[in-house]
Amino acid sequence: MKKIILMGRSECGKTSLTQAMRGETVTYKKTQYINHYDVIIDTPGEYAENHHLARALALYAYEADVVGFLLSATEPYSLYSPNCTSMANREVIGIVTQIDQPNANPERAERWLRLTGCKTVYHTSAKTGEGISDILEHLREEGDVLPWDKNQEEKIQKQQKTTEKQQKPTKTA
Ligand SMILES: Nc1nc2c(ncn2[C@@H]2O[C@H](COP(=O)(O)OP(=O)(O)OP(=O)(O)O)[C@@H](O)[C@H]2O)c(=O)[nH]1
Ligand SMILES: [Mg+2]
Repeated sequence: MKKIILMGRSECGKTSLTQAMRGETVTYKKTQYINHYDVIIDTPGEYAENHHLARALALYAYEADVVGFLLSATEPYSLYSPNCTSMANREVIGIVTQIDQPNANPERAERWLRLTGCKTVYHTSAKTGEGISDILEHLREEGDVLPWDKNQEEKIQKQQKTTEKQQKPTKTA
């Protein structure tokens, strides 16, 4: 898995997203996914709340393969400057959080994230789990097995067994 660093202002949901991403992996495929614990870097919201963001971003991005800019769907404004993704020499993806909230406006948050230069933007909810798998898929590297691969494998095996049973000629006396 590629390593991601999550950035965004306080309370936007970085820690909750981290927990949701880890929770999913732990629940479904404990042993194989222990490394997920090493692929998410959670940062304090303060980084994004002062003008040192650019420096912090540039510095901490070295620790990761992908930078995630988080923006809550409930935010009435954005702290990100236009085109600030250019400060990182890593891929930067946008993550709209808390889309389950009653006052959420994910489209507006996405527009702000696109203004920063994010080419890819995911809509997520740490509460319902929506969009979490999309981020994990984004971080997938060759050879990585994700929980739904196993489910898919089991489904295909079941289907094959059913088809085999149906195709077997029934014995006549
Ligand atoms: N309904 C809902 N609430 C969320 C979601 N994500 C986070 N929250 C809530 O928002 C609040 C802040 O979430 P955190 O994950 O602690 O935010 P953070 O970005 O880590 O904040 P700092 O550590 O202060 O920078 C908490 O009360 C969470 O329960 C979400 O997807 N849905
Ligand atoms: Mg936090």
